[in-house]
Amino acid sequence: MPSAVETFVLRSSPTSPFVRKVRMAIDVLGLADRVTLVPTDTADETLRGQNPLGKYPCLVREDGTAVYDSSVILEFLQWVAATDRLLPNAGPQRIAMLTQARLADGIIDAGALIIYEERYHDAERRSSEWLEHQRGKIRRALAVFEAAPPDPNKTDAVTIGLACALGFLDRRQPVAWRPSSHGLASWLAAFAGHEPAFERTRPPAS
Ligand SMILES: N[C@@H](CCC(=O)N[C@@H](CS)C(=O)NCC(=O)O)C(=O)O
Repeated sequence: MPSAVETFVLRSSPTSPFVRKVRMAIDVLGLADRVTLVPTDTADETLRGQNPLGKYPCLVREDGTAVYDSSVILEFLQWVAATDRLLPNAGPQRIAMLTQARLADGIIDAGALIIYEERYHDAERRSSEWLEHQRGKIRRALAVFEAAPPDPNKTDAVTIGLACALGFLDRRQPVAWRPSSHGLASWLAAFAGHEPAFERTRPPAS
């Protein structure tokens, strides 16, 4: 029997940048008391039953329905919160913001592929071509945001995504982004000053 005010489980990990996006959205939308974070492993069979891709974040509703991936969860959460604070519900601005948000996600995707290549292949089996291919994606995406950054005094799907992507680059260092992206480094500092949810969701040091 669903409760009057629905609650949710977020299958997650405290170090995942995609989970951080969702945790920031939960914080910003004031939904923290309705979402329980449950740590999970990508090899967990329950997670694989909920999301066959075995990826987190995965939000589970009271009736067992799973909502993924992070961008869909953000949309779902803002529907739950009855707002369009993170993303307009329709129109060209929505499409522009979804595209920018995906660009930010793509930085994390490419960074993760670099990290996996380095983790799963010994130095002699690593493809430098593949690594450079991924680094190029990150560099080009950073250049786009450097040339036209979003307003750091706004919290929405784009700024949340970009901040989590830059936080991920800082933490895992798939590329050294700061030397060539001074504007974005300042942008991140300004956004962190504006939006406390960024610090509140900082992953543990380990
Ligand atoms: N596009 C997905 C990406 C989620 C994702 O890749 N999550 C990582 C953790 S940060 C994961 O679960 N990786 C495990 C795997 O790829 O098997 C989203 O936005 O949620």
